[in-house]
Amino acid sequence: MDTICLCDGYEDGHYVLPPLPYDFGALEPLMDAEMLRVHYERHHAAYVAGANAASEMMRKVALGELPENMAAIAARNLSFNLAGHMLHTLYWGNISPQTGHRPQGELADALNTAFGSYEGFLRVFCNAALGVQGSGWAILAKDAVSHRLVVLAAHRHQDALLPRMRPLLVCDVWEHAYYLRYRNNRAGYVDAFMNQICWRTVCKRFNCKNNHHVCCQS
Ligand code: MN3
Repeated sequence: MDTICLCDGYEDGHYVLPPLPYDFGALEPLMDAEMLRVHYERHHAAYVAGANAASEMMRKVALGELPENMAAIAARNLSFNLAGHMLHTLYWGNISPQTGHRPQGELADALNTAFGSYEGFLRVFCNAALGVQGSGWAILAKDAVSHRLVVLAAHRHQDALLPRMRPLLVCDVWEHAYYLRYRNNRAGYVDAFMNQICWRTVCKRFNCKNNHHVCCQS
């Protein structure tokens, strides 16, 4: 396995932490082993547990085993935790142990069409990431209606669930994603992130022709 698909986050009726396609120490200089471990084993794992707990709560409300006023809590918790789980699964898949890759082929052409150049894309994406107020994500997505590439900024996790948008590249700008090394220097983290993108995975998501809304396997 050399990348992660969203499908890896679900197994035997439960959401699961998908295996990482690299070692904990493999993502230098973007992050060290401790940063990756805390982010993956604590934060991401908490979203997985939260999604399973919310699913179970929803099932019990439906069966009459929990009061109906718990439904709103279950739906709210599932939205937050499941979106967090999916976004982190995409995030690990679009980071590479190698630095300095650039998009190629059809994806590079699509970036040029949408943003004029790779540099134009960087200018938009990085500034969108820096502009997220509080916790959230910068997302390069394919608009399934226009087939154009767009950059979106999402607060929290669940605000990223936009109809008809296929996320290709996601950058976590919650403080937990960078504070251990970069402190309040989000710009330093975003610069390091942009230099360590797995464009091959982003390209697979771009070219995916199957019926999954988002999948890195074509
Ligand atoms: Mn995170």
